[in-house]
Amino acid sequence: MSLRFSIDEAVQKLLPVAEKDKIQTVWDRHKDQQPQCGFGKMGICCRICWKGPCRVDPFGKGAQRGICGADAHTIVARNLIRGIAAGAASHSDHGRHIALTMREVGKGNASAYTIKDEEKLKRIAQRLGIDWEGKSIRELTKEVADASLEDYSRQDSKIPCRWAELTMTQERAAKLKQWDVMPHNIDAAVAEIMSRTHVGCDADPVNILLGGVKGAVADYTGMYLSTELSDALFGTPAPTVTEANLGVIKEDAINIAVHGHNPLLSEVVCDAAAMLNDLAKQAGAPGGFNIVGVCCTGNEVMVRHGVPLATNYLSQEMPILTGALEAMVVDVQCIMPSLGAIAQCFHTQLITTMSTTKIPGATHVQFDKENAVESARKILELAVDAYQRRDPKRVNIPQVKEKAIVGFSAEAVIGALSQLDAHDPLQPLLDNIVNGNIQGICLFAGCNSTNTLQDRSFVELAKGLAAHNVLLLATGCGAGALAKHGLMTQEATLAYAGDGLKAVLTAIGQANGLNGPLPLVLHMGSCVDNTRAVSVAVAIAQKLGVDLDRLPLVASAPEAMSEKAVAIGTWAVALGLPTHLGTVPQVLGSQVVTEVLTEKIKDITGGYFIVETDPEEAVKKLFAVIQEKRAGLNL
Ligand code: XCC
Repeated sequence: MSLRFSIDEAVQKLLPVAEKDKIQTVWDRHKDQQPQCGFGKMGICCRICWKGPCRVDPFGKGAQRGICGADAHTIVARNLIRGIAAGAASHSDHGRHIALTMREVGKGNASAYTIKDEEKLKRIAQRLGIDWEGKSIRELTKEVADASLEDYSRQDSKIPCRWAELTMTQERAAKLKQWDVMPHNIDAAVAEIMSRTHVGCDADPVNILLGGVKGAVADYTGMYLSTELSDALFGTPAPTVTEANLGVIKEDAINIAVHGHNPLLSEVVCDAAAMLNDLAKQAGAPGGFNIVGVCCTGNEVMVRHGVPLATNYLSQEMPILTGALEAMVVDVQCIMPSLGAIAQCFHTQLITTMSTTKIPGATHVQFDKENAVESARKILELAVDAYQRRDPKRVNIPQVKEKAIVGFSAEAVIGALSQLDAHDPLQPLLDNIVNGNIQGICLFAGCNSTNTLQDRSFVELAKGLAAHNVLLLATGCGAGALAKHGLMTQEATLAYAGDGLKAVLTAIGQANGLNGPLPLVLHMGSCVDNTRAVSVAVAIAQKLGVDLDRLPLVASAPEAMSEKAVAIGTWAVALGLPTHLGTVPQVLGSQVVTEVLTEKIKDITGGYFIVETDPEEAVKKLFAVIQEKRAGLNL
């Protein structure tokens, strides 16, 4: 029965436990919601003012306009870009927290943090045009943080956000400016979307969508700086071997899951758990503390420290159902409110840590950069306390896990390539793209959704594209899916890569002293880390002297779900990437909006959305796009 919901074997093993204990999971609630509202699905329900709600009849028989006169196109476009604003706000708020913490580090405060990668800090400074010679690391830290925070506060609309303008090709930046979609201030772009979609403002669907593109580029800006500053603070990911899926939860340990997105607390929790491991042993757990990850906080600590990943978004309730999870520590975003109720069915402490994300049923341990260490300690104590209440009879850990080689930051990719050509590391990659060993590159991103069979599309698309010699990168819950299913291993390369791709990954692996190839899919990090893939793509484009839309490069979010995914997908299109969605976006109520997103925007940015729910068809379509791009480069 559970195969209908997820191809994850660990989930399949635990769903009957939930059923027996009458614990509702995300899939039960999905069923309870059927049939879902057709107007909502098509994006033609408007709740923007209190004259409404209004809805437009998609069959042309009933009302064709809302009470204010907005038609389906205006309503769909407004709904869509409000989602982009929420996505951009989420990512950039994450970035703001990192930048503010960094500024405190620069001032000599926030003693829980230091700059772990000074070289990265210098590279960032250089990119932002900050002279670092003769400055102390602290001075430089503050200057970099201040310059980044300017992207949240600049009022001169003629000066673009630096983190946007300086990280893309010049041609792309010029194009975005020409269309007036280059933001000067992340917060202003979000606010502008909210204001232009207020009742009685922008009614032109195309103009509204361009406002959405600007919001999406603001999202890109916040994500980019978030990733880069996090690397300076916590270290730049390098390849490391770890494991993924629920089998990483240990019966003999005090298990703590870190879940959400922001690494500020989870980094300190990991450090504190290592330092205070004796606390756990004294409490009777010979395995000590065992930190595992969920969603993107999980990805953050996985790529930086090799912390194993318990699971991804859709199955986030499952770690609690193992009966062996003492604490689930959450920060922000993608945390199901259901966790509070499920934790109460077990001994698990659900611990919220941010003032903006509190959940009924949770214990709140306020986290601030000034008290990070004390908060982490308190969390460990709560976990120790919960461990005393663990019921051994309810422990049910599915012995399902896969090895995963993760941590492929842009620096790690370039570093690995430099073993083939120290002077020009990108050249071997380009040579292999030109000679066809590598046909193109696909970035897997995005979430899980109950509208698809969990993880299936990621796995099928990855296998299908790899067989066509497409180099695969992944982030977010897509990366989680691919790690859980064993596709971040050398064995997967040998089993699924086409001959050309296999030869290239093997040559790089061997040059780096690996006994075999690189893994089939390169895990670049959490959702904010999608910008790592952009930095590799920009380097390739610059070397070839073309803009991003000319590259044989595609993105795919086969289970897109969150507003952040809408924002990411939109900036990917703005940067020129054909971007696949495997879930149907809530825009079909407007032919104008649908056509702009899937066709017409191509004339402006070169990118566009490809909607295809069947993974086999999606492989064909993405590979056809890659072939078209190759032909455009005379390859
Ligand atoms: Fe959330 Fe990042 Fe989506 Fe996963 S992938 S469901 S946004 S956790 Ni970003």
